[in-house]
Amino acid sequence: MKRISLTQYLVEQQREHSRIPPPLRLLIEVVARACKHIAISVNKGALGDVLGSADTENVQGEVQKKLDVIANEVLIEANEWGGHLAAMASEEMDSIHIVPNRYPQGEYLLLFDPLDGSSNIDVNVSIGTIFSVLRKVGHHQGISEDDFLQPGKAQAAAGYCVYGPQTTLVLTLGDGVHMFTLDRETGSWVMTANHIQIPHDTKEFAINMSNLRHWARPVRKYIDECLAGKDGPRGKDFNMRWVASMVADVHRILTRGGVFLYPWDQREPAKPGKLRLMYEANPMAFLVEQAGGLATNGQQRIMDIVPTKLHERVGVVLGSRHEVERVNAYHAEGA
Ligand code: AHM
Ligand code: MG
Repeated sequence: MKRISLTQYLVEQQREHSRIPPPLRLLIEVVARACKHIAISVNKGALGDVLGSADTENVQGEVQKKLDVIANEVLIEANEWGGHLAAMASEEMDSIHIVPNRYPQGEYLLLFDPLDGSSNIDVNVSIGTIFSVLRKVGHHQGISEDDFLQPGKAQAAAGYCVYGPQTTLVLTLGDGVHMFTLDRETGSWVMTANHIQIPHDTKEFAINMSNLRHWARPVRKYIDECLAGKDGPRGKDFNMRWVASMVADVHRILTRGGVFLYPWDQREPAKPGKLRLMYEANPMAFLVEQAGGLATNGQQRIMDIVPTKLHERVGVVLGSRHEVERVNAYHAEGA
């Protein structure tokens, strides 16, 4: 594979394929630069006094870590002045952040989970940044939360950056999924995998087993069958992985296949799941579908769901196509 930089890739997409207009190219470059900045803080850890709690709560009632707050600020500061955005929304902010009047307003909307996998920050396990890009629809003046409430299939771009043994940016503009590894010596993002495809079959599943007693019947049946291994109905042994950072679990699935479930469960029946639709599930669903996999809530394609609020939650089943189809089938038959 020809080693090209993220900038070269984006320029080619803009110039040769007219796939992206210049403001979207700028947006992706700015997000990638912000991720480099976040990676530096993550790497410093205790030396940078960035570990531990910020002693504040976000809108979801979760205690924020210092790095949640730092990453959120980095993304806002990097993105608000370039003229490419109308507004931003984040897991860490109650309401949307409109680009201040002193800067030009663009037509894009950026949503992010600035630091996903917060419980792993202090224990030095992979974490990440997830982002989703929408376009403001219509020509009305002003901007409100309603402008963000578009289904995932309207995304213009999506991706994540995983801060692990390597720092890797994974991106889709709707033309496949491409990975860029940060070369720390040159400071540039270098394409290290392109047009990634998730194998349709797998022997690896990812779920938080401690929630077993809360799951719905179709999910229990699916996992029971995986656990039964060679002697069970599936006729093969399965392995299990759970990093508790969605970015790291999805990264593994994009790299070698697998299925990831954070399903609806009965702990809080009114909440459709733990993960958030607009800045966690949708961008991951876009990437997974672009890589030939599937992403549903067990019943419905995630990217078809029309959100009713910014911080809406959703059950998530994504990854290798044949496994997701099986989980969907168990839901359809009310197993
Ligand atoms: P966060 O955005 O507050 O970090 O929460 C999302 C994370 C996901 O990355 C991960 O899949 C999940 O929460 C893990 O949850 P649990 O601790 O219940 O296993
Ligand atoms: Mg998250």
